Amino acid sequence: MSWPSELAQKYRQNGVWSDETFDDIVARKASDPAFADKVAVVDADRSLTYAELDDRVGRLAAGLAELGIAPDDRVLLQIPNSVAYIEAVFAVFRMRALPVFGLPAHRATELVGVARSADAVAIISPASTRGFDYRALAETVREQVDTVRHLIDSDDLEQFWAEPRDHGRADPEDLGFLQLSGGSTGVPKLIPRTHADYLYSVRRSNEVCGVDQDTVYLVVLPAAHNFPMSSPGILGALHAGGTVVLAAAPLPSVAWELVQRDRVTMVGLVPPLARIWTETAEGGTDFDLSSLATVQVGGARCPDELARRISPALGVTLQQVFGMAEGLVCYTGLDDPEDEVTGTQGRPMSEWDELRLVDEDGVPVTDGPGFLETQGPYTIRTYWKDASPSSFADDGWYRTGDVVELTGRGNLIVRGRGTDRINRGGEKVSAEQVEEHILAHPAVRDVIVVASSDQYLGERTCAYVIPADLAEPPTLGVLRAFVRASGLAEWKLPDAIKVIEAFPETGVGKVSRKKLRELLTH
Ligand code: OOB
Repeated sequence: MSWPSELAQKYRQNGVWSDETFDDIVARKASDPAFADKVAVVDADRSLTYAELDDRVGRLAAGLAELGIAPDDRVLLQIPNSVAYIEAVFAVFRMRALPVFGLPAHRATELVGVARSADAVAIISPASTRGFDYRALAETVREQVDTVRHLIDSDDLEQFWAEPRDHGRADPEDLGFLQLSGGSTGVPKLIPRTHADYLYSVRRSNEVCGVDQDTVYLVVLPAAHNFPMSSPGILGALHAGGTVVLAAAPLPSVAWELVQRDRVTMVGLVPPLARIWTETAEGGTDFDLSSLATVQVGGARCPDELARRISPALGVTLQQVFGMAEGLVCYTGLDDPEDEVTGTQGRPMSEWDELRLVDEDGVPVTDGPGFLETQGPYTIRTYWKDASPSSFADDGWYRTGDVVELTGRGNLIVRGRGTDRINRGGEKVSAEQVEEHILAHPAVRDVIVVASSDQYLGERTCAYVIPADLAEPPTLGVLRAFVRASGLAEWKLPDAIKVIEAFPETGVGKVSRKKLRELLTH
């Protein structure tokens, strides 16, 4: 299901949805003499101007088409932050296939699941090993998913080049790519985004965040995440004719080298990284960070105490970002009063965003906190292949699952979540998925995974385990090794275990996750 026709009509008539496509972002700048020779993307090793990027994108797009990849086919990307990532994404856009945004941290469980639900025909990932054999993982996916025909080496894209040609123009209201959800279920749900809906969010983000051609945006989070991709992120900076700098690692020792070298003006961080950056700067640094004007923090709740320290420590304007790959993104304003910037998660970026708060039964509540539901010109109304229909209300609004409060000025304060999704410093963990993997261990009779609070990560995971034999419970090390070997991303391995004889129950005899969470604080 897509937007009801009256809403779509309204978005079109008001110029919210335009005729722009993802391919236009690079193509238009490359054909504009004011931008063609400007640096578009740079990593530790190389840089490309808009004209160079456009040329390489054209060659790779033609090569992908020659392999037999067709418009609307899905191409799964798993590429570390690098110039090659940008080349690959835009090449897939140009030949009108749909990128599917895998993360470098994904392992067989996630990648097979994603490739299968997307019916991916190709995987683009590095063939060389850097601490991890991505090619072996891609081979595993190809063995298990029939549709996958091509493995493309992101370290050597040139071998796939062909003479550039015209691939036709995408319909802006058609799908442009599939994003991955943080997800409260096992395999990530796929999020279908159109050119028109997503590019509206990019243009609007640029306005709210003051992005222009002088912006130098540093990507330290995995580039495929929605936050660094479009809030305003990579797409925002390129759309404005600015420069995107990609860091291979997010720590000050690596990232600040690039801030200094490329005169970075803006960066997006998750709270644990913001804390490391802040504490490192408070301790004093020789790096020249004076170009840095805006630090955005989002993906998980930024503690107020940390939020107050960021600006003074780094000499920047703080912007909080509360968003979701499904759509809605909220920002604090660059000129907002300090208590709003440090104490709220911002307000919806668009006048077309509609919000409501409801209780557990879906009944509207006037003064929060309540569960946030939303609809708008860049918020999806269904997952790919209609997965998880209960994530949408009967009238199509998206149920975020987040518990929020609204301030008098319309800002949101995020209070928590209703579901069993754990937010581990911005990376989302489905309790259910981790439980399933731990349960497969013979020494485990039953397991429940809950969030425990953590000073650095905000939340981390604790597995309550009922052992098969109480006299010989499994250790944390054993279970982590077991889950890792079963092919799950590293951030999902349990951080702690607690051995328990029986789970506490709710009044109606169900396991009480709430009581288990409470046990951790006593
Ligand atoms: C971003 O996107 P996702 O899809 O990885 O995760 C969305 C969820 C939200 O529903 C919320 O539970 C949590 O992440 N979240 C926050 C938050 N930002 C995201 N919770 C509290 N405070 C915040 N500032 O995480 C995402 C997408 C676009 C921009 C920024 C973040």
